[in-house]
Amino acid sequence: MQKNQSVYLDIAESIRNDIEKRRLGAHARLPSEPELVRRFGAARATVRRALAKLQNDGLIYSRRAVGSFVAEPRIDQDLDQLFSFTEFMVYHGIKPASKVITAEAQRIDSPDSPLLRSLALRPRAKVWHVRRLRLGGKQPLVIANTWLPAARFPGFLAQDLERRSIYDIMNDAGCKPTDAIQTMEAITLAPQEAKLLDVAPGSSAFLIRRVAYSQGIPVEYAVDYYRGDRTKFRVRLGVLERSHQD
Ligand code: 16G
Repeated sequence: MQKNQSVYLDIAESIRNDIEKRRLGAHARLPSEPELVRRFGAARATVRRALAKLQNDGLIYSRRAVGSFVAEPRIDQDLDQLFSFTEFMVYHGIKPASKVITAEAQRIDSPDSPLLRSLALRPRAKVWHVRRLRLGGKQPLVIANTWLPAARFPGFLAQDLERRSIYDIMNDAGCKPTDAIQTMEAITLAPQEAKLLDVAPGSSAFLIRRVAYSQGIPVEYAVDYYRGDRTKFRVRLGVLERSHQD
């Protein structure tokens, strides 16, 4: 019984392997269901279950009455380096773009606001808030919310925020982030965010919060939604040298 249950996983694994080894490129059409039934000697329901798993994992997408196709590969992001979105895209050879959704000055009243605490600001201090849709190769990838302490970046809103990298603008002000603390959570997207990112409501995403510092001074608070089907994080792990008694 256990063997039968895992047949669909073996089929999914074999197709996944073809995709990862690039034997099937992005948007290539998968063999039809009857072909897969023949190739794997499995029941049609089992093949369908394998395809459903691959679709769920974001490796393929289906077009009704046409077939299944290979999805765009995920973009690897190294977590041991501090990258701006622009640098990260250029590193991968993808053309970055931005659409500004909101750009405004804000005053945060609540002394308990994580934004004020993270940026070490007093209540009612002025911050710049920019909400952008970040695109790579014309495809929406991230909804990015950035807050900066206004006092450190005079005239910030007058910059061309669609064309310029915010980290470049921060660099011009002598406050380019040099390190950051980041948290990541898995979430499902609400209809409004899903629409912006061009995915179905309820699709998965990474919610990333970042506090960036320039030589120890907090200069950015960011809340970003990264599309779950296009993002993969990679981190290098080392063994902790200390003994457990320390
Ligand atoms: C990245 C940062 C974000 C920063 C942005 C600047 C993460 C999780 N977030 O998206 O905090 O505001 O880059 O990008 O990496 P830019 O310089 O291209 O405007």
